[in-house]
Amino acid sequence: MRALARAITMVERRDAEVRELQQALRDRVQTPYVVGFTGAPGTGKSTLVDALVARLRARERSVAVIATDPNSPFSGGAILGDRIRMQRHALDPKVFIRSMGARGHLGGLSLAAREAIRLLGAFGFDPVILETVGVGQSELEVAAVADTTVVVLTPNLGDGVQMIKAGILEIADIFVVNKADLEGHQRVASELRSMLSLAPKSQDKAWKQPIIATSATRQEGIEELWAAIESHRKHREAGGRAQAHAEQRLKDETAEVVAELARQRAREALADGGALAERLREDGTPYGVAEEILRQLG
Ligand SMILES: Nc1nc2c(ncn2[C@@H]2O[C@H](COP(=O)(O)OP(=O)(O)OP(=O)(O)O)[C@@H](O)[C@H]2O)c(=O)[nH]1
Ligand SMILES: [Mg+2]
Repeated sequence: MRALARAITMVERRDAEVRELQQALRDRVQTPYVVGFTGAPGTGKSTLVDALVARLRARERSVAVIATDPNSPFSGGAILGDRIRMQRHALDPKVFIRSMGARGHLGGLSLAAREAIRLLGAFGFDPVILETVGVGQSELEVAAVADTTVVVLTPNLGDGVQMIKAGILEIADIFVVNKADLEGHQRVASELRSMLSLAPKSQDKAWKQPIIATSATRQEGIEELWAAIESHRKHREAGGRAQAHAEQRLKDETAEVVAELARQRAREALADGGALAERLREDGTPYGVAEEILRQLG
């Protein structure tokens, strides 16, 4: 656990040794199944994940949870602790829980999360659950990393499903309407159902997004949720879809690594006192200098 925690810290710091570590672990890596949870603040994502972890542990699965907070520059666990309602698993060696801050992170959340997932796989954790608050671009980043994306909604949606943020319907593989114990639950679920039946939103045309009702605090609907996740996994694995996704993901990740390396080199090239910093001051616009940096990179 300590080695893993340290390795993930190296990933977060973009420590150059990470590359060696990843290379050394290459043969041990069993890519874990990644389930992403996203949704507005307070919809009950952490409570749901906690219930799911308990369910997986009852079946002897080793499970890791990465909770990200796109608004927080902090990471490491303690500071985000109150966002993660999973303290009861804190002493279980088969449960690894970690929070990661995303702001100010070169390459964004997804690059660090992907590397962390690979490390978790090498240490035998499967599945890995990602929890992120659906603000900004974070839910799109989670969907890019997760094999199955669960979007969590609640009855207190104001004007009903009209309030659902644009773009979030498309990334969902599974909808959860949590807080089924509260008033208005049926209405949100049925509005969502009719909206999806009029205009199916799934990017994968062959997959019909299920809507699962849960009450995380009462531990209700958790079995159904896991069954839906399993059935999405089987769907993806059928017909080689998972393989194609994995290849696409590696391409995306490579493009991000290129962008990040280039960004680092650009910052070095633009260091104060250098010729390019001087020219940039004269130009007053970025393009000429940017092209010069790309030429030097080439
Ligand atoms: N009534 C009811 N309350 C719930 C349910 N699930 C979660 N809550 C409550 O909703 C509040 C927020 O729960 P969290 O699990 O922290 O929600 P979250 O989505 O992880 O919140 P952020 O990480 O801050 O975005 C807590 O007070 C929970 O006890 C539920 O099924 N029913
Ligand atoms: Mg939470």
